[in-house]
Amino acid sequence: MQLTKEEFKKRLERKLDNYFEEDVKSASNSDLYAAVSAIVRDGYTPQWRRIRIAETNQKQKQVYYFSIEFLPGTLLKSNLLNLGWLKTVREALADLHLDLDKIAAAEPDMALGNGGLGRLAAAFMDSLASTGYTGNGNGIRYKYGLFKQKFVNGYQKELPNDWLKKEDHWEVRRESKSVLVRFGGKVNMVDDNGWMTPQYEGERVVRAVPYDVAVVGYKDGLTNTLRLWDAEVPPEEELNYPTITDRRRVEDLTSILYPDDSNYEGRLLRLKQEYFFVSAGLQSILNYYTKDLDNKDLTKLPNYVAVHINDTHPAMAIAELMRLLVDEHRVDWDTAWNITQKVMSYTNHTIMAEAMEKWDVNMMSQLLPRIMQIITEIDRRFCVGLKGHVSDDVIERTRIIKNGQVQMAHLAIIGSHSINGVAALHTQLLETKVLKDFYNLYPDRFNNKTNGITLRRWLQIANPELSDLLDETIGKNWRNDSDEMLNFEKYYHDTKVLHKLSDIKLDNKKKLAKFIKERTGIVVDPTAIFDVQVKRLHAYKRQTLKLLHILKLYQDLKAGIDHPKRVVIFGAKAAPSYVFAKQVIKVINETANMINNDPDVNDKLKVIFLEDYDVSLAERIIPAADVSEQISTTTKEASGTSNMKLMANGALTVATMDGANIEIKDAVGEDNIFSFGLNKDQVYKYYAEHSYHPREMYENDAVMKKAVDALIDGTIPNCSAEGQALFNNFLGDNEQFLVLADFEAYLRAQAKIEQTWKQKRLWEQMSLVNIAHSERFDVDKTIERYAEDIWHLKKLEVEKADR
Ligand code: B1H
Repeated sequence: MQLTKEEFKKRLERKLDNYFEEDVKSASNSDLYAAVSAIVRDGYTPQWRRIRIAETNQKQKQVYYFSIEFLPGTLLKSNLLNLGWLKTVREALADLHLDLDKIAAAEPDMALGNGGLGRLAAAFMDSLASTGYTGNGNGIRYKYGLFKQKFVNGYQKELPNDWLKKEDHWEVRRESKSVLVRFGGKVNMVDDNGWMTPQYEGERVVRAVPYDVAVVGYKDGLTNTLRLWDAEVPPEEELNYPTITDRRRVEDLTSILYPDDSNYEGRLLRLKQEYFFVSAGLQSILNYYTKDLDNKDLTKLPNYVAVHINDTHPAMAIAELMRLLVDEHRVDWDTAWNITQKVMSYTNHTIMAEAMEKWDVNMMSQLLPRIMQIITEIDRRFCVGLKGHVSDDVIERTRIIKNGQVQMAHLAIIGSHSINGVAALHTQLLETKVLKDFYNLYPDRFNNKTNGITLRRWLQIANPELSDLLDETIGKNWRNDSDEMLNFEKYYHDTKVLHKLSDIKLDNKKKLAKFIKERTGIVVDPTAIFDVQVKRLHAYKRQTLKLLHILKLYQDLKAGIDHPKRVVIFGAKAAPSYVFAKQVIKVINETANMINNDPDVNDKLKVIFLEDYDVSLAERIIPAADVSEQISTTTKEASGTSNMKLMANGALTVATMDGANIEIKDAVGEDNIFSFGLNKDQVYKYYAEHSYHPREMYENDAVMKKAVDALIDGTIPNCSAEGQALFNNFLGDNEQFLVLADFEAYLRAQAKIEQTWKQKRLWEQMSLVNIAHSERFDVDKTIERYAEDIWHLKKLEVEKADR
């Protein structure tokens, strides 16, 4: 049923009255948010239920996406959009002198992820529902999401993100679907009627309670489920948890999200979290399969169930499924292994060595004795199976247990039928470098699936003005079929459209300028180049290279060398324990302070580091960007996804040929991107030959020397220790990220940006080409490829949504 404005107003009045004894005049934004979200819930709940029934009746294969992170951001506007209600509700509220954006701002971000990996998982959820596949998320309901970032004297401070404080309006606790998860104790194998069965002794039992969040598909899509698990003391086990400390230890299991991105810490609690959500998820899948679907034959499981392992964090799913099949369902090992491999698939998200999970065998044996036995047996059979077929060296390099550690990536690869990277270059590097031995063993398992983004959120929600311009030019159907965005290129020579495009950008920049003023007190000129780098802070992403460029611009301006006006905007959180990243934040903040307060610079350059970058802040910054900084050391950024969001919003990319930047260049053509820097062969040559000597570069390049020296010669106040740390890092022969090697090329790319900026029409034309070709990165296309090549799903047949 299509909602009318009048009907919405009626429902709103009723909800406000019921919930708060308020009316639209007296209600606060957070009351209004509660009321509007309740109306939205009423809108999708009937279909959510019907879909679950249809799933059970049709017995279609489903995918379960296991991920330790999901980063949906806020849900009100995206649920409204997907229900087809956004415009109606916005207008109805405006009739009542209310502003949807202000009401929506009362919703806390659901920040159960760090960065790209978690955001991708959330995008996949939205896309599965929107494209009509039954796909379920399986993750953890963290009590505290990713920390809130504050700057104090230029230093990053972390505060807890208590997002559940006011209760989450989207989740439904499903106590009846609770399961038990066991930790610790001893395990003895005993013969039970000829079946070796584990007997546990002294283990701790934790109750996993699911909270389901509806994932509302776009328009005629499905309503799927994101299931997040919380840990509780089982009611029947209360006597085993007599003290508050005992209870707290259970609650702690799901209390915090580890704040590391492209990195891992081998902590016991993290291992517990991983097993907890994996075990709970698989138990609930098998309950559904054996009870709801009433299926006794587990060999058919792969016809009904695909489990996807998002990075190695859920890789224990392979051992846990083996445990459930062999121990609980008494399937013989070989059959169980066959089932497991057919069910499981794995995505690798990084080649960074420090992100490769390795768990200590002793730690795992103590926490998960039966799982460790099973992994040991998988490893033994793997080695035996290869013996005599490949060299012992290859077996040693590829086996799961080595030097007292469990290599989680090896477990994931050996136990899965599909292994994919997240951009063409990344997959190629997996095949030829990082996972070469495995590629030689199982070439057919490897495939590429380039990441994608939720264009709906990044255009229709974040940039409604640009969306309207697309409607006016190419018609509205791009909202259903992103291929049609390519038609926008036909307006390349249309002066009116180009002007409109630049008006929209200017408007978005004015809004951001206003926000910057409110947040920081700093006034920025909306006609300046808005130069944006938003992503986690990491050495390989090279916010440092941007910093050196800023210092060079500053020195030029001080010396009377002119440049077009520029506002550099950063958003980035550093992992709390990542010392170098935090030093970079401090130096950038002090540099910003110096430049923003220097009258000589005379507003030619501003540097804004916005606190607490999250999905909501991204929605403000990205539509206002002119330049998209994608400057990681080539080979290091697996894909990147902010590159895609910024492109879709008409920013021009300055890029190393890394990750998905290469595919962006393929899509828009060389003339519509500013590419620069070392290629992958040059990078690997430096590594192989140990031939990187940055000090020579620094001594021989006066411009570089001057910019780098600014870090230590007292130019930047209040950060001499941090400046020195960066200086030492840049000049060390073992500096892996080759910052100085790319410096000169980067300056040339930036000079080209300045020249292009002066040719306004050309800039707008390039921007238009980027918008048109962003269709290539529509996550729905990515999901279609996963569904077809990896999960082998068919679409669920449901009556068209009568929401
Ligand atoms: C990505 C991570 C990651 N790669 C470990 N790896 C983590 C690794 O908590 N941990 O232990 C958390 C995150 N995240 C990112 O994934 C890549 O760096 C991006 O290039 C990529 O676009 C994104 C999605 O594939």
